[in-house]
Amino acid sequence: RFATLTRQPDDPLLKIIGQHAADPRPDKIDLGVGVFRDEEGRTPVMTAVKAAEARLLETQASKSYLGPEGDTGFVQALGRIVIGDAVPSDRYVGLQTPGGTGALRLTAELLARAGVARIWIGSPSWANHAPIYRQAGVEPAMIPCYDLTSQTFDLEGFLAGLNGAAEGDAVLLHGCCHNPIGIDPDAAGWAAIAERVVAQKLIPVVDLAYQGLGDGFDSDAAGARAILAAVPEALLAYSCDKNFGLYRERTGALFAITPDADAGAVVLSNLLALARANWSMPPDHGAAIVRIILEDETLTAEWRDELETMRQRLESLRAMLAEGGRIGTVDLGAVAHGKGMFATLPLSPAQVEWLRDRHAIYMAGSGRINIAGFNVAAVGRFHDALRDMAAN
Ligand code: PLP
Ligand code: TYF
Repeated sequence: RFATLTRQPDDPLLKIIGQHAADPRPDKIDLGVGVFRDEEGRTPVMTAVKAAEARLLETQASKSYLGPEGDTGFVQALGRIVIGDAVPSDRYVGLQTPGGTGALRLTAELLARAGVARIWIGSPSWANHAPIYRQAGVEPAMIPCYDLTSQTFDLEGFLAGLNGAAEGDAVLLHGCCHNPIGIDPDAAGWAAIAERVVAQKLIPVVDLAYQGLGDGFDSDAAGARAILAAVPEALLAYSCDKNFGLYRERTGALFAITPDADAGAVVLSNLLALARANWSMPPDHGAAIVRIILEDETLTAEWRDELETMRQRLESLRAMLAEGGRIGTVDLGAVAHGKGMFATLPLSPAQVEWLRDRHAIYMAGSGRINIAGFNVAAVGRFHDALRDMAAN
């Protein structure tokens, strides 16, 4: 039977990791996969995470099973800081998931089970979004709404695209630090989207994977909170993998907003059934670390400080990149308006390849760059490489 299968393409982003590693040029620059890096190019374990791990090692008395809901202390503590008082606690339920990806997968399966046929997604989006929904039987409907040359989000275009949506369709929204563009709606934009979602009775699915890396921890949740507060039903897929630096520990959660507690209990029972049939129970380590941090004021403050330092590094790198101004077809000045880890530059695949071959600069074929892949020297090299390309 396996002979009936056809070869599938590798993940182009993960492939860049290998290509970059094999390049012997000492001043090579890796702007590929979206992980935070410090000025030395390292992705360190956060100090609050190290401290929480030490405490976990000391105090953990058992590794016996927890259950498909995972660590409920983690889910509650996370719900408090992410959802805040946007929705009363009896109007939402949550469970731990293997990363934000696991949470997204459950949103797709829950929507399919509830008879939702379509999810509207602003395009371009994270490369995994459309396949996750398609594989679960929810058809992704893409709405082109980003302009790469001006680095802007076209709110009118997005709302016009939603005109095609039917009552009960879902709509996917990046909570902050849009991947791959880095441009989010402003407060008025979020209000307009919330109004539209209510008017058309759509189900919002908010993907929040970079809280704290944009404008600040609470401001980064403002859009998500405005949406959740406006509707009777919504889903929030959350990742702790970037803002706690936990990546391979696969730490995330899914929250469902429901009209009341009775509806919440039914939704949670469905999510738990879906989780059991997918992974039975989520991996524990990352969630236990986050719980220990969030239940301890000192560790929370230490984590928030370090996250803020990471956020400021991204902001200052954006400002440095923007100083390059317009080079050829690329207006780097616009990169300063973006948030978080990513920007997508208007570069053709051939130009991306040229930058790699000629200047050892590695980025996604789409022209997406990971801002955290730069340091002061690399920004200068990048400006020079773009000038070289414009001159050739
Ligand atoms: N959503 C977006 C927009 C992402 O960029 C990522 C990146 O990994 C995820 C979700 C998934 O997060 P996780 O690594 O926790 O599965
Ligand atoms: O977009 C990124 O770079 C991150 C990390 O299959 C990532 O979201 C990349 C590829 C992938 C899973 C995660």
